[in-house]
Amino acid sequence: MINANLYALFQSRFPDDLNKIFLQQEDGKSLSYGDMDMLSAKMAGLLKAKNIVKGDRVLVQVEKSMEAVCLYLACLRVGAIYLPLNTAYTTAEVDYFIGNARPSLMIVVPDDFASHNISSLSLDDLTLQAQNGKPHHHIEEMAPDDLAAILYTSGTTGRSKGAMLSHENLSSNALTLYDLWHWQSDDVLLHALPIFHVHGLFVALHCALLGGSTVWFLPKLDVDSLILLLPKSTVLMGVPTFYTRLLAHKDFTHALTKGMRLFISGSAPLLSETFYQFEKVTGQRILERYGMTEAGMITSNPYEGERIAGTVGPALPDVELRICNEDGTPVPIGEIGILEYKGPNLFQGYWEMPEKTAEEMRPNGFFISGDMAISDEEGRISIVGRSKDLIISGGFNIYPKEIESIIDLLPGILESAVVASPHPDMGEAVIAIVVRQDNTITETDITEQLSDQLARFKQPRKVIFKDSLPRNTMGKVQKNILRDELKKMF
Ligand code: MLC
Ligand code: AMP
Repeated sequence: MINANLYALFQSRFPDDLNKIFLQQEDGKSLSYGDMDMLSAKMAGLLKAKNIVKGDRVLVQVEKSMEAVCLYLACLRVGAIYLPLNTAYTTAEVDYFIGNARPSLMIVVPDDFASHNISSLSLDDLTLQAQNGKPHHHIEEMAPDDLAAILYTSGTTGRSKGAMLSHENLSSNALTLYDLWHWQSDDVLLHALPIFHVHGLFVALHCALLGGSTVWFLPKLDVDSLILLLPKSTVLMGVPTFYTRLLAHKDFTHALTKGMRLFISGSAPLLSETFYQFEKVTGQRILERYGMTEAGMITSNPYEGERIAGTVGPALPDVELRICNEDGTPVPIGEIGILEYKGPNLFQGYWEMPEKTAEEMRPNGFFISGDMAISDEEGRISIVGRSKDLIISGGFNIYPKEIESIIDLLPGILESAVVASPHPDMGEAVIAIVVRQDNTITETDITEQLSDQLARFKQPRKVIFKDSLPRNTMGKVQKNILRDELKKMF
């Protein structure tokens, strides 16, 4: 049997010269392929010493760093399930993930989670201990369906669900993108995305690892740094905010991008306006693709064919797509429906929530994405809306239900509705419409009470008080009316 371990695939494609740089930072610090293989082997040794075995969850909430990438790879090596969390999550939010996933080890700020009685250490301590220990070079034997990672994604109705991704889910998607985007070993990837989500962790890093290529590894988006590094890079992957911020920068010119081969955008809709402005400045068309935590990438505009504004391209070669009614019947070409798909990239279900998994799967294996889409005759997809109640701000998903349920429990509040208003930088911004019982309650009272319960990016940018919420005859809040009212206000 061939070992399906994703790390074995990466290792089989390492560059001949292991001194080739894998990750490099602006401050001059770098990690070669050989260094990365050794540090991840030493971290694997430490995981082994801590009795981490295949299938154990390792929960990780750490700042972006080269060591964090090695920790991810070490988990793959020993067959542990990597569980990365947004660094913006509050302790209260992380408590939920710990309870749900029951990790065997946590790489976090240990004092924040001492009450859980789970072995935990900081990334600095882990790195130090690993470096002083013995490397574990053996790569655990994995079957294609064995889990590599769990990424939490919120639900429209309840708490977050852990999307279980197997080694094959990740490797099949990475190999497809590598071919589709004509990845080259001498590519230099400009990486400024966070590494706790599909986009920065899997799509970006996996392509680089399959190519044995070099990555400019930035701690976060800093447009001044992008401007400096664009002439030394060939590929950039970002959410639309990356491109609007680049365009707004006074030093962003055609000359800077002459050596760039590919600009990729995804995780949120790229406005046609941004697409055309970018083409005007650089002469290059951004390649927009569409994806989800549950499946990685699903569609992509072509590398060689025409990239069209407002479309996310056809299904990836190994993905089957259809656009359906609520009941799962395909709609005629040119009509709007809900996008459904299946393929080797589709996840293994939600962690310990078979009923939630069943709700989103058709009996014939198609996954119901919750995105509204339309297809043209050539199979090119445009995402035109969402059937799920979801806000995407700067590429982060925010579920209104989660915020509403917290606001509704605050003293003196009757009810609330959370909606998006268009935002020039983040695409969408969170706005809370609140009905209060006690008229002395202010916007600050509400935002202060949310601050230790919700990550900052989920907190409403504005609270608007109303006497009541508009409801239809079924009693359902009419968020479209609220959104229209907001458009007139801002
Ligand atoms: C930061 N802030 C945000 C925010 N990011 N607010 C709303 N939405 C966001 N996305 C807030 C901070 O809390 C802070 O608030 C202030 O903005 C400045 O923080 P910052 O860290 O300096 O922000 P900045 O660096 O400007 O970050 C913006 C960003 C970043 C867009 C560059 O959020 C980002 O890198 N997003 C990418 C997300 C991503 O990787 N998504 C992929 C998901 S995978 P204050 O008020 O305290 O100052 C997926 C599948 C697929 O969707 O298809 O890819
Ligand atoms: P996540 O759950 O964080 O993986 O986010 C997945 C969601 O992001 C999808 O269901 C879409 O709603 C949205 N998304 C991703 N890429 C695009 C895109 N190119 N255009 C529009 N929406 C996108």
